[in-house]
Amino acid sequence: MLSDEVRDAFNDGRGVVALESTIVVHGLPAPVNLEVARECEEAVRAAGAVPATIAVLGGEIRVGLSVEEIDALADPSRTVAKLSTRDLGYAVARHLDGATTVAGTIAVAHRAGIDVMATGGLGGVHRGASESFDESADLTALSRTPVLVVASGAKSILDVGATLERLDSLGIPVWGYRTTRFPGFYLRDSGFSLDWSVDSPREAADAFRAHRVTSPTGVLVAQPIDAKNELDPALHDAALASALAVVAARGVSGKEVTPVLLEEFARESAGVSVQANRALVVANARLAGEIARSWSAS
Ligand code: PSU
Ligand code: MN
Repeated sequence: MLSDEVRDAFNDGRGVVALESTIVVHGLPAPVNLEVARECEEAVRAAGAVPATIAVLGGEIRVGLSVEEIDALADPSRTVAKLSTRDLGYAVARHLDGATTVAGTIAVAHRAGIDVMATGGLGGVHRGASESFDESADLTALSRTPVLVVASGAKSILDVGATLERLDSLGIPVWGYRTTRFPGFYLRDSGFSLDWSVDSPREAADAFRAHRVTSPTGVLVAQPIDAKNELDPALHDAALASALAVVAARGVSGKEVTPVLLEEFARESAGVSVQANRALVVANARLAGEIARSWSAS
């Protein structure tokens, strides 16, 4: 299950960062998806840690992929399933290829002994969830898996207020990175505030260590997108409204909702959202690398 590089990292006591593969396969268009997968791995390395991109290949759970394997996953002509935690066993038994969501990734990472992961935006409560009950399994997975996830808040296609309430109910801490404003994914500020912040990778690692003494949950470290890459709020709101309308008109449901919303958002914003997504996930990979380094050093 572990690549040689990840096994060596464990043996040498180096920091390891889990990276998800759903964002590569279902969250970003080709060819940017492959570039982002590589840039995230490079960012983790530049921070002094080792990347472990997680996926299921031919039914084998893999922690750490080769360049060729990442290339193959990112190839849009391949059929690759979207795997949340509940899908992992079936994918293994049926020898499927699959990309793991945050939920699927932290389930695998934790069993492999990895404590830190990075993604773009956490899944959460969808708009209209009081009718549809559509709430990402990322939240329940994080409530029972002690992994620190670095993300730019929850995706702004979601009901962010409801997502924060569920994070509270589920006992999952949210620490802003150098901010007490909850990041809004493509925007720096979602409009919601946070109780707590951490100001350095060391503070994040120390707080996570202390958290694990009293709680079985993971934590969300929420880093805002940098000012240079954030979307113009007017463009954001217009693209979001159009994307939501398309999803409603097409009657999209289940695991398709998030990929279709992101794709429509990209179309409506003429690709600006893709560049923002790229910038924020690479920055999150870098910060996760710094936190993993601090985590393994102490
Ligand atoms: N962050 C991104 N883009 C993505 C995702 C996260 O910037 O595509 C993916 C992650 O894999 C996350 C998933 O777990 O979206 C959420 O999907 P759902 O809402 O179906 O749980
Ligand atoms: Mn869903």
